[in-house]
Amino acid sequence: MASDRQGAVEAADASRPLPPGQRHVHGWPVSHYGPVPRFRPERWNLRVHGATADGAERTWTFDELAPLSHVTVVADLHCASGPTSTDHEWYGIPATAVLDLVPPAPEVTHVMAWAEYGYSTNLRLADFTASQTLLATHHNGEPLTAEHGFPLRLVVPHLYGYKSPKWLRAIEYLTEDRRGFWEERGYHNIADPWKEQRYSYQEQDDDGAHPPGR
Ligand SMILES: Nc1nc2c(c(=O)[nH]1)N[C@H]1C(S)=C(S)[C@@H](COP(=O)(O)O)O[C@H]1N2
Ligand SMILES: [Mo]
Repeated sequence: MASDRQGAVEAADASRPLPPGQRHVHGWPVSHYGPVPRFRPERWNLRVHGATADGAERTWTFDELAPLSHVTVVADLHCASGPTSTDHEWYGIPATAVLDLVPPAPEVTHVMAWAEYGYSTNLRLADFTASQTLLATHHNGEPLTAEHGFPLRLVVPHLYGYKSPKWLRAIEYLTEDRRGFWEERGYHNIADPWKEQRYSYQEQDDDGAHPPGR
């Protein structure tokens, strides 16, 4: 079993190149700001709010998410500080399902993903609706562990890790871009690892939502 997994990781290393400036790390390090929240099912919900088509917000308890459609996505996870952990098999609700269930107003251009303790990250609508973006409940066939985001984590595999918030609690529809937690603290607004968009000083005029003073 362990050797099978090892073989799978090596195959993935060989077939998927790393983005520029990234280094492969073995295993799956834990990296985030602040404490790991405890899951209290009776107090937990997922909320979609902001500029919805009908102006109403919608919430689900954790159990209410189970009947929604699910997908599996295999991808690497690229931290903007350099390490890439490879071959994660995520399972969860495709982000497009959220858009189908709660249609956004026509003016919506971005979303803010909100996590426990006020962590947030902003995404262009096209990055949120990308086919590989999902609200993950499971990793490699097991429920997420607490330190990797249990019970629910947004995973946006084609962007740096700070765009994949653990302990997801809400999606806010935005009619104009607004910077999230790391985006306000010097990290790139778009975060495409293949373009090495790590820091806000690298932003071009069309990357939007400029930090204060620019
Ligand atoms: N809620 C929350 N989610 C977060 C973070 C955080 O600080 N808080 N850090 C992000 C960053 S910078 C990275 S690289 C990944 C790391 O995920 P991992 O610990 O599962 O490897 O989580 C992301 N999601
Ligand atoms: Mo990161």
